Amino acid sequence: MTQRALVTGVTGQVGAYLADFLLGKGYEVYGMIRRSANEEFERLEHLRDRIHLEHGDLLDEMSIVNLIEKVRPHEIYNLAAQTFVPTSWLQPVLTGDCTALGVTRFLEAIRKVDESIRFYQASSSEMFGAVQEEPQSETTPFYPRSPYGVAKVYGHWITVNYRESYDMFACSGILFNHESPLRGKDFVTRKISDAAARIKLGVQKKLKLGNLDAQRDWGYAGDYVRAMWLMLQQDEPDDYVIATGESHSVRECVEVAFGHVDLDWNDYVEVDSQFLRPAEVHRLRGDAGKAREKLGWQPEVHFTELITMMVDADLERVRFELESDDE
Ligand code: G4F
Repeated sequence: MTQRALVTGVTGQVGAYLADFLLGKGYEVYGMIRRSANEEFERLEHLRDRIHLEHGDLLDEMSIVNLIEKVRPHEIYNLAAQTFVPTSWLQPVLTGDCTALGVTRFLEAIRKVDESIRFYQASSSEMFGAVQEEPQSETTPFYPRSPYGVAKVYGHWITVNYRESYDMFACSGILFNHESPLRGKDFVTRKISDAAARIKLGVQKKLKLGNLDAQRDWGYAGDYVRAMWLMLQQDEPDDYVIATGESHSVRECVEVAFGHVDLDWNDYVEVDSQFLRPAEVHRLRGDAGKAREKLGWQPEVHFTELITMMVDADLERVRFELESDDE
């Protein structure tokens, strides 16, 4: 029987990789999208004729119930959220409503329609915030440092709670930062790769960043969607940290990106206080030992390869845009 998957946040970076991955596994893929005057499916262009896009909203429980009744998925991957950490200080209530309560709306809708649906919740390393131990694993206590991190802690625990309360197959993947050429340009790795390409090609002069000392455990989004799927194929639902186990600073990211195009980053990068955060997560490094052991998962792409892959993709895209402008 063909498996059906419903993916929220399908228009985002991870949604695009996951949809592609699930199609490759033979799934019928449904993506939930919000109704919007100008719908943008840039990342899904190559998949548009192979996936089904259906309207639904994390803020509207009836729309979720109706969607699940219509699609009757075997698996739901809840990737949708307000995902940009700085915005969560500007819109803390909206962030909580979709990123935290949106999870409960989904779990309630599953209970109402079909409790056998398997549910994946996109939890985040931002939950560790002011880290309580190093490296961080499934048993490390949370100490979130942003309204986004706080909302994700709620989403994580409500997933655990519904699993324990109602015996639902609900898993939480605690994913450390995951990047790719499809990453949004506000996030630091893509902001850097895009700037390195544009500066190299002479269409940008400077790159303004915030905290260069912040350290993250950056992995490749394409590797991480495989882990999500594996979680839902197990006999028992559980929570897993997904990470590379390596931590690098924003400064190292800049060095690799600019070095790859033979530029000295010191000539182009400026620190601008508008990009500093009210509270920072200084250093994250994950321990994915449980995922390695139980899911047989491990990352294939590591830091330098990831950043250079992103710079190469941006070089190609910017060159193409410049050539198109000339025509
Ligand atoms: O790229 P970032 O904005 O990612 P952040 O805040 O770690 O969160 C991302 O990863 C989480 C874990 O998977 C997700 F849950 C979340 O949704 C999101 O995808 O910032 C990374 C670091 C921060 O410490 C930030 O202060 O880079 C530092 N940084 C320095 N300059 C900057 C900048 N971040 C951004 N976005 N822009 C800058 O100019």
